[in-house]
Amino acid sequence: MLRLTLLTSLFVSSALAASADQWRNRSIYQARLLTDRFATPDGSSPPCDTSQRQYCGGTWQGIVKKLDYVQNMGFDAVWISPIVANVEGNTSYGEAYHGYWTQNINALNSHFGTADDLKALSSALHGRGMYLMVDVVVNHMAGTSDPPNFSAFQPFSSQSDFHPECFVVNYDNQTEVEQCWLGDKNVPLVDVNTEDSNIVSTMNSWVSTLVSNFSVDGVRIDTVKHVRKDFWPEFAKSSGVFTIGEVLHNETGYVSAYTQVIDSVLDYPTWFPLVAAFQTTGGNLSALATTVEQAQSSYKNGEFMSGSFLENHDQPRFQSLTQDNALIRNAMTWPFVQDGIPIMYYGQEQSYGGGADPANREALWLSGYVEDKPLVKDVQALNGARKAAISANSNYLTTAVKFLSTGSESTMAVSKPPMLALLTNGGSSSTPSWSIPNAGYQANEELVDVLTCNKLNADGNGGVSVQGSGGSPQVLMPTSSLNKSGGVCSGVATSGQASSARGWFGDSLQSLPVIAALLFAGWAAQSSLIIA
Ligand code: ABC
Ligand code: CA
Repeated sequence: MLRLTLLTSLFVSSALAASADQWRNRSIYQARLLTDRFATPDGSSPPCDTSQRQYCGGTWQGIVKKLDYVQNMGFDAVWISPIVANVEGNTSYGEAYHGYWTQNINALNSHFGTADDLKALSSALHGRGMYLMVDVVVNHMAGTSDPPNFSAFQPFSSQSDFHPECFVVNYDNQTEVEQCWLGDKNVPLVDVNTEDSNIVSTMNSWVSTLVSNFSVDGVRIDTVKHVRKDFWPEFAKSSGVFTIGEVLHNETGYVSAYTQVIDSVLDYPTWFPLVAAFQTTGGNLSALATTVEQAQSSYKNGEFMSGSFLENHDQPRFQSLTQDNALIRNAMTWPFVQDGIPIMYYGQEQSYGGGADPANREALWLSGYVEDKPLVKDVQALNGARKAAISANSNYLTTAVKFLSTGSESTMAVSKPPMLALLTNGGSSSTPSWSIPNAGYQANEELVDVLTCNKLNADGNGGVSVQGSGGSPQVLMPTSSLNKSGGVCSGVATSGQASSARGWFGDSLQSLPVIAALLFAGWAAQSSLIIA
């Protein structure tokens, strides 16, 4: 038991102050935003009508109780809603259940729990070898009237702590984007004067304290494009951890500038063509590939650090845009086979289909957290295959995806050795085919589609020729890269090494010390490889 404790605490300390390199091999289950919608502390299932925009009862304690659910899908990081005290009571847009309406940056949102509860979430995650990411808002505080009651804000409580009132109208005018206010006269998002040096140092020490108080491993920064770029490097440095920013814009040229000032961005420029590519049959797959290539060449770290996502709390869920199960499965596969850090918005795995905010913010407890479901199994396989690929190829995380020609406009081949993802937007009634002469495998190499565990062989030149059915995606891996004791297609795996067990904790407590030690060793080895 002592050995277990020692090893665990050694491991836990390595999880603190996680750097960008350490984040790169993570998947994030985006429980963010919806701390209120993810899980209740007592396991109850109260009704939650999204259109009412009210608190529904999810808390940090609730998240702790549902970490098995997250971890069973293969995720090893969780991203939660902003944690600070928000506007209380009703507004024209309901309550602040999403956490983005800051009133006091130095107090917690009591609807989500106490400081001890948040610390308990953090240590529960670390105890599992998982990371905690917290969402932070610097750009604004939220008012409930026009003009706002400045004295209600803490610690910035005078009008001069904010930019003069004007609402952002022209998003092409960068000064206006940075200094005017988001929101509207009903709920003005009162724009903090981030040019003032006292405010800058208060914000920097605030984020530093927040990270250390709650042992946070990474921060998602809200509304990054609404604050001058040269504010961010010091802020990011003060956090001491990995920073990923929201820059809601569809152009890689615009977003890439922000990859110079923080570790990473949410890859919105790729999200737009991703949705367009798969929401209908006949969507443009090559436009998606082109955008990725632009991002690979213009983002500071290529696409490697960017957050790759299909859904989030601001956009209509993908399953509100199409009912075609094959299109859904192909689109869902994308973030896991791309270069970035895969991020999945909670509820996608349960086929939630809410439209625009607030409909896309359903309570997860209403799903029953059922794990025996096709999309949940896809996610398990995809996370598992990605981990196996990382183990099999020590350069996997710095190998840029390439798009190989497939001989058809409705299919695409995404190559990131040893993984080859075959995607299609032909839809459920299509019989897709991929003909890839230069797939890069060994002659006749034995491969498996991790989504079905069906085997196939490369041809004599290492090429791949596949005829699919029902418009399904296929994610190919050599059977030699999968582990017999690993979680993915273990029945056909031919590798005996234990390395792909990394990141997967067994159920048995007895195996914990061994796995913790392996994890720690693997992690350290990998980080140094990446740094080198
Ligand atoms: C509230 C209600 C909603 C109601 C709305 C009017 O007011 O809850 O039901 O519909 C938070 C809450 C929201 C809340 C807002 C405002 O606060 O979550 O529910 O809406 O009170 C971040 C967060 C987001 C958060 C905030 C505020 C910021 O992720 O959850 O919202 O802290 C802008 C910002 C972006 C921000 C987003 C909501 O608004 O840049 O950081 N997200 C264009 C602009 C974007 C702009 C977007 C707004 O419109 O370029 O900058 O985002 O819709 C493409 C174009 C894009 C274009 C999009 C829409 O279309 O290429 O440029 O984006 O084709
Ligand atoms: Ca601003």
